[in-house]
Parts: sequence; structure tokens; C-alpha cells
Amino acid sequence: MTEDHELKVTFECANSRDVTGDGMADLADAILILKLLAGANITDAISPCADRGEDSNIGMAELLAILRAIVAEL
Ligand SMILES: [Ca+2]
Ligand SMILES: [Ca+2]
Repeated sequence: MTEDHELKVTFECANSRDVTGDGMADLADAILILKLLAGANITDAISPCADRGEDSNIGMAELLAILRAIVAEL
């Protein structure tokens, strides 16, 4: 007998703009999203913490958020 099960996972996110999972939002995160947008073959882990809008997509909205965070620290 097989049944469908739903798995819910809760993440503790130190930084909501962190894509690489190192706890910081920096250029490495922006570059990883640029690679994603460019269709590169990504082997790095993508942190679910970075998702904005809870649409399960990482894209321009996340890239802009990271760039804004970087610029704000300059
Ligand atoms: Ca990072
Ligand atoms: Ca998103």
C-alpha cells in the first residue's frame, strides 16, 4: 500500500537574503542568482532562506534584495 505524505520542513534563517547558506548576504549570493538566471548548471546548494514572496522561486526579486543589502552596507 502506498500513500501520499506531505513533508513540512521549517528552516531557521539567519539571513533572509542568503542564497549560498553561509549566513551572509554578499556578492557571492548575487553571483549565484545571476548564474541561475543565466541558465548555468548550478551544483551549489541553494538556501531556501533566500526565497522572497514565498513563491519557491529564486530570481530577480531575490537578486534585487541582495544588491540593495550590499549597497546599503557601502
Ligand atoms: Ca551568502
Ligand atoms: Ca521568491
